[in-house]
Amino acid sequence: MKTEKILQELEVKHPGEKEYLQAVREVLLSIEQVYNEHPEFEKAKIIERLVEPDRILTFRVPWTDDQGEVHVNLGYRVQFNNAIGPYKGGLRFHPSVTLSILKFLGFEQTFKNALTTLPMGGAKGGSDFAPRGKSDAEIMRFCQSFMIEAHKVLGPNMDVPAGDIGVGGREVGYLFGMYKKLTHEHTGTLTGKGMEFGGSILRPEATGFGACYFLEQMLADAGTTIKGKTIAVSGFGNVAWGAVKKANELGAKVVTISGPDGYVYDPEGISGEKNEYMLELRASGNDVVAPYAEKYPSATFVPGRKPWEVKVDIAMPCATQNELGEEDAKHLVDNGVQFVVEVSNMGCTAEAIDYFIGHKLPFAPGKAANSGGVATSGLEMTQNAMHISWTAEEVDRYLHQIMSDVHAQCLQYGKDADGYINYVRGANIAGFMKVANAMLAQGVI
Ligand code: 2IT
Repeated sequence: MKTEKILQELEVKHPGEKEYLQAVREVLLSIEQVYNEHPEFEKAKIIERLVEPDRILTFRVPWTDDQGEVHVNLGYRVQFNNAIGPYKGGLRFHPSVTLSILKFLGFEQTFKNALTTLPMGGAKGGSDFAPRGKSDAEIMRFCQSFMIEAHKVLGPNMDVPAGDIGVGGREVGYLFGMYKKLTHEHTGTLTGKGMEFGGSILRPEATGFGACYFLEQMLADAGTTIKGKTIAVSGFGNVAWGAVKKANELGAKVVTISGPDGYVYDPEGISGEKNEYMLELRASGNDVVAPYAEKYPSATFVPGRKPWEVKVDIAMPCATQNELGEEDAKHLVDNGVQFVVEVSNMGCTAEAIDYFIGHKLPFAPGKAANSGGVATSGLEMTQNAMHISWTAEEVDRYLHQIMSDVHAQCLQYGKDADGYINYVRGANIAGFMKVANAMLAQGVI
């Protein structure tokens, strides 16, 4: 494979799409060697076909605010690849959303979904809509307007969206309501639904829980356990909440969370009621964590900074892409961090990842560590298709099994001669091989 040539051509075709090009570069560098061992991939131009989404729907999302003023946002659905199953992936509502970001997310989703062992293709969508400070009625009107366009390309066997940043249970409910009205059907076309109308138990917790189960496997492989370890978490959304909850249950101590305004350091540990307060902070719609330190005197708020300067055993970025850079990686390593679990999608920059791997630190990439979220969406699809609901124990058992399978796949392709596990290479190759073989079997389409 001529990786640099392919990347250069992509840059010419898609100038300025830096997150997308970053995600593609990471995968291509990881798979180069196995790709070259399979001339049939090259012959079928698997890479050239895989890096371009199957199709992209872009649309205008007009909506009216509570004062009667009209606003226009951009809406997207990027259907990346359906070689192994219907398109599947979340919707992100955030002012930073661009086509480049949704393409990177859809590309990553394709490999992540392959790792889950479930039959799901990759997609992503969303809008540059800013939920911050919006009323419930405004959110509802926005979601309805979004779905009036998006529903045309969705369906239980076609494309099944879910939440991501800015899209939680409330938004999925409004989106589902409009989908149902427009299509006259009640099917599992969105996941992350409320429990009363087809949602899966544990879906809200699943991304964070799955990341902790993956971490447990990494620790076991390194001959240690999570008990008594200190953890720095970033973010304070649904994913951070689930990770903090499970980390506590398993006997670790989480000492930080963060928001766009800075981070909170709580040396006594963030657990129980304090973790639930995180959800209240999120629901307030203000996107700040500072009030945590006003409410809990054991905590300090550090404005304008990231939690990676705190001395901990484990770092778990749970906020957003490129939230942990090379300087942060150096801080963490200097302070003796032992494991890094990227829970956000592409949470670490390429330089930060190189630094961790260069220092032989076990580093789990997002597409492996956070795959429990979409995997549980897959379990929601299964329950919907069977018209049944499983218990929390059943879903948790599947989630455990899936995270352990994802870990095993990373080991299969990521173990170096000296025993170091390169989880990035392992996850990328395992995900790629499955999608590439499916594409090969299906011919040039
Ligand atoms: O990044 C992700 O895997 C998600 N936002 C969840 C996607 C899903 O379909 O549950």
